[in-house]
Amino acid sequence: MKKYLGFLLVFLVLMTGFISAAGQAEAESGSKKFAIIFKNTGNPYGEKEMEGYKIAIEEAGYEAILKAPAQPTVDGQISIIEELIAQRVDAIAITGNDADALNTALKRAMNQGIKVLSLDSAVSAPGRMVHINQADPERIGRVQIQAAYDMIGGKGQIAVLSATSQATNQNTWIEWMKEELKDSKYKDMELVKVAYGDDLRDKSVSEMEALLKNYPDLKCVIAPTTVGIAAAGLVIEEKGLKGQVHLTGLGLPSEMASYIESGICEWMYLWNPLDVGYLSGYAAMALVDGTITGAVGDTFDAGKLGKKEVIADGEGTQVMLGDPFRFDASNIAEWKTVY
Ligand code: RAM
Repeated sequence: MKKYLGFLLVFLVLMTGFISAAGQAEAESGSKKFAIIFKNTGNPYGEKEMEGYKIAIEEAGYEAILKAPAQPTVDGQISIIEELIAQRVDAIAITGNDADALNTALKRAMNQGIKVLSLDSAVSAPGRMVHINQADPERIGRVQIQAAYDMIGGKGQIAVLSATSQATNQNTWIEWMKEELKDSKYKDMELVKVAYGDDLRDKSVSEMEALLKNYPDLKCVIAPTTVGIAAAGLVIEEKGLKGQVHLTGLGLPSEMASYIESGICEWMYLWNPLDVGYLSGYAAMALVDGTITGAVGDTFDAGKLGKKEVIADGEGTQVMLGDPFRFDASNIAEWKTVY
């Protein structure tokens, strides 16, 4: 009996050592958790953005958690924020489905010590520590009106096919489009409608069909969303309206290559969504390790993107990725396999 008790004792001592070693290993590798929440699932642009974030986080040896609600709603994103708070993640990067409605949940996260940033579609300043902006919103807005002007010779009806009516990024760009239209150069161009396809393919297709039906003289559609522009291209192709209804906006080269090659969309703009996510990953890590607090003038190392600086953005602060890039027949082939 004594012998058995001895074995038992040795066994217990060994087990205790094993368990605490395992615990220590977990604490060491252990890994900080960086979450990202996109607007909704099923959007290839969002998948690229989340992939870029994951690359940055894993490059540093941490864990990335990629989330998105099935529909582009505030409620869906709030449930995910609550889950992530319960999971005690270190940071949450969010592409907001609304400017203000997420802030109560995001403030709750910040009060628990979680670092919060927005990317792509900003939440308002109280709900975040910093925003990661793909490009200057004024340039993004103005350049799309200028493209429509060139495509239709400065004359005729135009419409916008957007994402959701609450999407902060699209709404800001549309405001800048309206500003650009105030220039007397556009006196013969009329913005007849802003339609919302909610970044859902089928809804975007039916909204595009409704635009064509309700405005038979429409000369150009501007879709400042990758989902909307691809849906619009499909409808123009199916209805044989190439050359009659022009198309521009913000598109993924991989989804738009055939429409650019066929001339349905002569040119469009975007930035690299992988890089938007990647930069956000580095900003999140800089917030967590205390290199930055999100204040103007803070700088951090963003991996392959080099050194980045936090600058002012109205009431809040932001980090800017770069300039919108023009895609046309001359360069689409080299980009369509990248994103
Ligand atoms: C859609 C989304 C995203 C936006 C791009 C241009 O994929 O609305 O937020 O940045 O379009």
